[in-house]
Amino acid sequence: LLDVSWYTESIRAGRPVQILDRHKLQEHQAAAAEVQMFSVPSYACQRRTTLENHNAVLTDALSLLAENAELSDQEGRGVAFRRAAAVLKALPGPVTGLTQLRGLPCLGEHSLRVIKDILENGASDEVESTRQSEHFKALKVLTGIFGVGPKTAERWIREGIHSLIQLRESGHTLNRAQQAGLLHYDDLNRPVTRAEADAITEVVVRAVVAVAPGAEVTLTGGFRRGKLTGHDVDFLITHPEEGREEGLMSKVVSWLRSQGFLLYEKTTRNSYLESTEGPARPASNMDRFERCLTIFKLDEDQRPGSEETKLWRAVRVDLVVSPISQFAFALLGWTGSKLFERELRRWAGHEKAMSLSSHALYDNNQSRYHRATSEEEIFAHLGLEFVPPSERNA
Ligand code: DCT
Ligand code: MG
Repeated sequence: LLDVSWYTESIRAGRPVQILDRHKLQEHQAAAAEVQMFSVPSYACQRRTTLENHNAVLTDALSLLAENAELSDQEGRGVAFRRAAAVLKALPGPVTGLTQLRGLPCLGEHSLRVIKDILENGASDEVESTRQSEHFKALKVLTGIFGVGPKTAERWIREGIHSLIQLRESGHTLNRAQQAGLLHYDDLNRPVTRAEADAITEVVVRAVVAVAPGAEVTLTGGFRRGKLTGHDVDFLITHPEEGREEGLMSKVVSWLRSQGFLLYEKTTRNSYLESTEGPARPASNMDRFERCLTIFKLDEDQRPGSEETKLWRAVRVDLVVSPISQFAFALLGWTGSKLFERELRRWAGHEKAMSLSSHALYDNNQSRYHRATSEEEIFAHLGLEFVPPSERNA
């Protein structure tokens, strides 16, 4: 029996109706549905992107091409694919046909071709051949080592090193970070769960309370955006009295080390000085705070039935200390997502002639800094509607 409602609706709407078989009818219904167009603003920071993604098949494919470009020193291409994926993440429903995408921003020719292939054939040859390529697989394995970036990985691949075993046998001298990365490879490539992030938060809070009562700890990164897993756990530490944050990092790290929580740590100094360095640059300023990259040793409950004897796992943890005067900028900058941050900076520069970093917001027209004590104020300075962390998952 045919569903006649579509016919009756069409007749009521005054459209000529041709009686079709079931297959043809479905085609027509799909075509009619395509007329429902989507529309989204150009910048990811103007959109609300929750974790509910109706187009995961498409965004996974575009993200893989983005990742491949980023690992191959093609940043521009990487950003283009990331922007295209982010537009699809923001759509209120699944894309069923290309015409729905007409007029959407950030969908270049290349991304549209990939989307078309997947909609029509269920897969994109380019994506699948990239996924299977020896070069991409080797880049993934080698950059999966903490402390190994794309340049180093590429150099090793040129020497014929494609696997961890080959790397171990190569006799290459690894730096301290890479040694730790190789040693804890499996743990560090296993997603960190929300429960594990909570357990680490408890430890970090204990450390901060022990060495600097009154200081404040905030969970940032993906977990602040509501993600259920992450590749690491990110924290921002500050003190409500300006200046009292100085020296805090080394005390926190010493406490953690003395209690046996650290498998690896490396602190980088805060070199940021407004007066001597001039306006905040829009480019990545991520390393200008006092920041400590660590690998935590986290006690683990033995999984029932598991034969493993190891009672702990390694987890990547990032600690950042910010003076209270910069805290709102640091919080906004460290909450992410990476694309959301990039788009905020692009919006600031291109639309408002301002430079945003995780330290400050400089107004190039007024030649002055805008102060802010909350994320809401920064969005307001930028002329943007406030987007809460759970909707920054671009
Ligand atoms: N960040 C950024 N630009 C970078 C690196 C980081 O803006 N080049 C910001 C945005 C997110 C935050 O720092 C933490 O970085 P990650 O931990 O890499 O990102 P995440 O969103 O927390 O992802 P994951 O859940 O995988 O840890
Ligand atoms: Mg993170």
